[in-house]
Amino acid sequence: MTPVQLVIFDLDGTLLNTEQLVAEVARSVVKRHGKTMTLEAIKAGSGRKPLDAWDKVIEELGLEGVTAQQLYDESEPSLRARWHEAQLMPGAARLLWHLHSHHVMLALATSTSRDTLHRKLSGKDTEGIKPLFKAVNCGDDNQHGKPAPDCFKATARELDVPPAACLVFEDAPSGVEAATAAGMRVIAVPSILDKSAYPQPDLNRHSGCCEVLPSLLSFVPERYGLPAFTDHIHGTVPLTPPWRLKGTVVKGFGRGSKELGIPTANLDAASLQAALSETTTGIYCGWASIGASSAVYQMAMSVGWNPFYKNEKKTAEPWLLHTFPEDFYGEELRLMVCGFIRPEADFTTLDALIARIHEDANVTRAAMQHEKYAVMSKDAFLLETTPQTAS
Ligand code: ADP
Ligand code: RBF
Ligand code: MG
Repeated sequence: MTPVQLVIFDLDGTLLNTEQLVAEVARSVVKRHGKTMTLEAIKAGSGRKPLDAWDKVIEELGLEGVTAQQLYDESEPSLRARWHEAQLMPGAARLLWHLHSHHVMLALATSTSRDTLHRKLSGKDTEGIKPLFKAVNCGDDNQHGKPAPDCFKATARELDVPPAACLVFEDAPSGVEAATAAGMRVIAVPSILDKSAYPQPDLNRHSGCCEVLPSLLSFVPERYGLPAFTDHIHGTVPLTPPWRLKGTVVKGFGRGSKELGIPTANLDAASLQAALSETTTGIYCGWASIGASSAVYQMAMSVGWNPFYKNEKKTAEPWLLHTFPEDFYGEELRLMVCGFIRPEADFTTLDALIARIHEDANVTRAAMQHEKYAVMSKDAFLLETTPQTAS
């Protein structure tokens, strides 16, 4: 296999989480037309081109007397004004800085126009990654967009690297197709939950899809002859910054305690939607506090679709590693998510799932003692109860 000399990144959905911002703007546009955005409508539109997405939203919400083009035109100014708010995807900064510090060449190949790109990379956290790219290829640089290979080919040519020595990160099926057509190896980090939209991965390929990863946090550079990460804490990947999540404890599927002997406190859907992107799934460790109490507990949390149960709804459910005298439904739950343990997995037996969750708890107990995680238990976020407002 040719050693990797250049790593090329797609932007939206791969390095940058623009999805939440788009959903927020869409929500306010829909509201002006007298409708309330639903999770179903957001889902129906996600991963599509803007006009197609608006068509789906119109259909899903039964919006009348307005076209997709009109809604798009209404959303455009707000998006322009807010692109700088877009956050980096989980593990993006870590990966970029790691490769950069080991002198691996980095480039960006995005369908976004140069003007919009600068807006998207002008945020507090995103500005810093700009100088890391030796080449930046934008939508307006090529005649044919993805799935045509033009943007990837041009980037490799500009930096004088043969396609076989390039590794591409892409979230969209059309981007995976483009990189494959350019003769490059590509890692898919899907933004579309339908796995069948991506080619069957094979690590031994000289070009095409080598892996489909749940997030950049699961990337193992050694598999491509790149330098290994050295920041693991008891096998977990520290999240920098940690995620601060807050919500109300609601009823879950009612099987945690009963079927697994492992109670998990489910967070309400609205808080989840606001805090986590569609692609943020996995098993994490961190700290938790409840209601008016300032006591802080270790927690192992599952975020995602529970492949074992094939859930229709995404959940975030922490198991607090403490025995409580009673339930705490309806209470505020504050979570400080510090480390990534592993991706969600499917299991052939219930016992295997249970054993794995207990292993996650053991990893959590060991990792949370590490100085880097221990200090986070004193974070003000965990100690401050949100004042109740009369409704
Ligand atoms: P559900 O399906 O409704 O989430 P579970 O069987 O998973 O039900 O139990 C979760 C509930 O149990 C939580 O909402 C909380 O009120 C309570 N609970 C008690 N001890 C714990 C614990 N250690 N971790 C999480 N939740 C707990
Ligand atoms: N469910 C899965 O389907 N796959 C997993 O890999 C998985 N890992 C978990 C890890 C932890 C630490 C916890 C607390 C739960 C996990 N679950 C997983 C979720 C489990 O299926 C869920 O808690 C029950 O379905 C109860 O809702
Ligand atoms: Mg539960």
